[in-house]
Amino acid sequence: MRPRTSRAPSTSGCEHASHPGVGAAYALQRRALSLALQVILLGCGAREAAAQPPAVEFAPHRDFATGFQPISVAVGDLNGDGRLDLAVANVGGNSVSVLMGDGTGAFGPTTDMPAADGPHSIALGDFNGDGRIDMATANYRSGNVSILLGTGGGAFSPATQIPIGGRPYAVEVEDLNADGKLDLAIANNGANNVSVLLGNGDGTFGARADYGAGDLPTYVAIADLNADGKRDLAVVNGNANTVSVLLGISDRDLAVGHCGGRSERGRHPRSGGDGLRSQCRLGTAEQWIGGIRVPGGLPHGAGTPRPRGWRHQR
Ligand SMILES: [Ca+2]
Ligand SMILES: [Ca+2]
Ligand SMILES: [Ca+2]
Ligand SMILES: [Ca+2]
Repeated sequence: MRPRTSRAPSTSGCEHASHPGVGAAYALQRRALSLALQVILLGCGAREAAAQPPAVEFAPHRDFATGFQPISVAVGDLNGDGRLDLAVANVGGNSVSVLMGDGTGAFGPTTDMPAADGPHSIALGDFNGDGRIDMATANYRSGNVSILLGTGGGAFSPATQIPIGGRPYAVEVEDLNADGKLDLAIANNGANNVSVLLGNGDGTFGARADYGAGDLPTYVAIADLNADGKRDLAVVNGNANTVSVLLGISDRDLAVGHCGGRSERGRHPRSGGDGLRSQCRLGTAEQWIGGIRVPGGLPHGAGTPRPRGWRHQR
């Protein structure tokens, strides 16, 4: 007779523990339950962590030399080596400093180049589409904008000047009319307006268009503020405690013009901007490009023919 083995009472209350198959299944169930609980707890922890804003901390500052009285800084890869560099406008030195980055957060030495009188703001962009970063400064004492084109290796061409007037305090770069060419928006502290210069794509810019703002504009920002796909402007007015918002209203098939000595609003079936530009080239006092007014510069001509397909609107 085979001896009977005695079995101790289960302390777990499970009478299947001594059965090999049932015990394995039970162990698997417990493991699955444990894993599920861990997943739930981890999920809760992740949600709690997500609810907390991530901490941010900075190392002590390191200082790098610039020109005299730096007042504005922009960041970009100025020499095309894949490492970010710094461009600084020196309002007291009438110059721009460029400081090449080594990729570790160290910069310099500084290279200074002349801008104009009182560069108060600097912005970067590839104005001529050659893949090299170019620079623009707003010079409040000389009343102009300096353009310095990148020539490779972190070098720049001598500054060319675009007259603006009205103490330009700030310049921003963006493709305002969505033609693939970068344009300039300039806050003019002394003229209570903002100037727009459309880029020609070769490092030059078209005639200036001015739009009124508040009292003593000091800065301009560019964004699509009403999500209609058109760039808008926000200008802060230092003496009015206000910010002026100028919504972009240009459109490929809608433009507002002041051609032939009177205001006209019309729709062109193909391209309002191109149509009006063609129209104004035939001889009017003002031209509109992409819905942006470009005053002066063209001879006034009576009886200016309308572009083909032009229809007046009220
Ligand atoms: Ca670089
Ligand atoms: Ca360029
Ligand atoms: Ca443009
Ligand atoms: Ca908009």
